[in-house]
Parts: sequence; structure tokens; C-alpha cells
Amino acid sequence: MATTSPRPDRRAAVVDGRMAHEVRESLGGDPPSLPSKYFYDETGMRLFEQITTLPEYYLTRTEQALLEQEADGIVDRVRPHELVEIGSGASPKLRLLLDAMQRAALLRSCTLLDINAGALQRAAHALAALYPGLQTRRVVADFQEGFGGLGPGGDRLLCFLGSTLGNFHPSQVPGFLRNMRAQLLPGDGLLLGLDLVKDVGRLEAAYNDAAGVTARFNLNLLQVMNDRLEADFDLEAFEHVAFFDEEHAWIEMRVRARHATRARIPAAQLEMTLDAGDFIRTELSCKFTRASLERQLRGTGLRLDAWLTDAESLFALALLRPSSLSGCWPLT
Ligand code: SAH
Ligand code: AVI
Repeated sequence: MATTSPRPDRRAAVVDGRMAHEVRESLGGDPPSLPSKYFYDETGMRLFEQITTLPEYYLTRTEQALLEQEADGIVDRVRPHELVEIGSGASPKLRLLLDAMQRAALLRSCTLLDINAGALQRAAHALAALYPGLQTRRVVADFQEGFGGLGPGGDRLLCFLGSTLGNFHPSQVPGFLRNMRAQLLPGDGLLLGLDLVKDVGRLEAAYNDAAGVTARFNLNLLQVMNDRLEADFDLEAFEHVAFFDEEHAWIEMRVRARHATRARIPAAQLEMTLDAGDFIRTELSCKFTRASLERQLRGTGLRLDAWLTDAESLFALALLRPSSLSGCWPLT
């Protein structure tokens, strides 16, 4: 694949300069990639919500069942008054924790943070209708840039569900966890939902569903580039690829050229020439083990307080605490 830099296009002035810069940097990398946070425009959000209901995509329903079983125990252990969800999207699972906080007469406020303002607005309205009197706050932010908008912790349970942590490159995880740790006071909690390493067939099926929804979700990233950066990717020229890389323990998603094709991204001052088989990496979805998480916790100021998995060990909830407290106990 070749990339060249044509003369700056004047139309670039009306697009998001920061996004254009990120896209230019990532397409220039090895391998060329696109930042996966741009999946989540309105179409991408809708497609992701469809993915969560697919028979092959066991992640969401397994996490939901785990939360149904464990929410009271988690709330009892942390005793939070505020629930904060990072990358909340439609926030479908948060209610299980909110209900547990309500049962324990602890519930006061809920903060949702996401890059997609529309999804936040819908989720916050739904929560306001379900929990009258709940103080609900929305923070539109990129979680890769820190959590300044959250304000100080205290009586807080921070949640990062859905295995979205897996969408970071492993090298970025400790820094991200340190940023999360900075939003907590001793006694607060951080609940991570993590997809686990398992049988390759099961993993690959989850990212290659028979109905082709994940393929549409993947290719929509090129449409986002067309819409937001005035690019001219020919979506028909690309196909969806997803496979498990055992060495890195991640699912890698790509868009691969079916035949030779070109794309201009004027806002990023880029012109790309792809031969058949050339690809752009669009997402990593890392899979965890208890040991791999514990390695990534080193030096973050967080320790594992509880590790909760389903009977088939498909998915885990990891409850982390600021490391001044000690011991790791099962909840039940
Ligand atoms: N937590 C939900 C949604 C997961 S989808 C669940 O478990 O089902 C990932 C969510 O993270 C989307 O809502 C997306 O908009 C958000 N997101 C992705 N990258 C982001 C970023 N860099 N900053 C903030 N939100 C981001
Ligand atoms: C949001 N994230 C955890 C999903 C995942 O499984 O990595 C996004 C996704 N990509 C393809 N299918 C779902």
C-alpha cells in the first residue's frame, strides 16, 4: 500500500482537524490502522447494539448474567453512592448495578462518559425516567485523554464494561488504568468487564457472525472517514476480516482491499493506493486472563479485589481497588 501527500485541500478547514491528524498518523503507521473510537457514529452505535444481540456474540449476555448474579455483592463490598460508567454507550447493563445500589439505599448519582453525545443523551434520559431523583451527569469526552471532567472521587464505583479495555493496545493499558486510579479515593472501586482467552473457533465466530452485522460495523468505519473527512473510500472495494492472533491474544479486525483501489482523504492530506490484499487494521480486541490482567496492574496503584467469572469462563468481572487495602477474596 502506498500513501502520498497531495497539496492541502481547502475544504479541510471545515472538518475536525484533530481527527484528520489522528487518521493521518495512524494510516502512516505499521501496519496502517484507523482509530477504533471512530466506529461509533450513529450508524456504528446502532450496528454495535445489533452485534450485542447476535447469537455468536456471547460477550454482552454473559456479562449481563454475571452482573445479575454479582451486583449486590459488588455494591456491598464498595458501598458507593455514585456510579460512573466510562464508554457507556446505550448503558444497557448499568441498571443492574443501579438497582443493587437502590436496594442497599446507597444510590445518589450516576455519571455517564462517552465520546458519542447522542448516545449519552438517550441513556441519561432513560435513566432519569427510571430513577426519579437520581442526579445524572453526562460527560462528553475521549477517555484516552484522561478523566478531568469527572471531578474528585469518593464513594464512587467506576465501571468500564463490555471489554472495551480490550480495544486498547496492551501497551496503553497501564497508563489508562493509572488515569482511572486518579479518579478514585481509597475505598472506591473500579469494575472492569473483560472478555477471556478461549477456544479460537468461539472467538472468531463472535467477530464473523453469519448475518454479517460485524462486517457492516467494520466497513462503516470507512463511511465515517468519507462523511467526516471528505474521503472517497469505495466501500465495495473492501472486505471485512477478523481473526484471533494467538501470540498477542487479540482479535484483529481489518478492512482488506478486494482489488486494487485508491482513496483520497483530503482533510488528512493523504492519497492511498492499495493493491488487492492490502489492508487497514481497524480494531484490536484483546482477550484477558487473570494473570495477564494482574501483570498489567503492576505499578498502576490498583489491585485485584475480586475476580468473578461465569461457569464456562467466557467473561470476567474484575473488581479493582486502590492498592492501599489488601487481600483478594471471592465475593460469595
Ligand atoms: N459499555 C457499553 C458500550 C460498549 S461500545 C457496553 O458494554 O455495551 C464502546 C463504547 O465506548 C461506545 O459507546 C463508544 O462511543 C465509546 N467509546 C469508544 N472509544 C471512546 C473514546 N476514546 N472515548 C470515549 N468513549 C469511547
Ligand atoms: C466495544 N468492544 C469491546 C467491542 C469488541 O468486542 O471489541 C467492539 C466490537 N467489535 C466487533 N464487534 C464488537
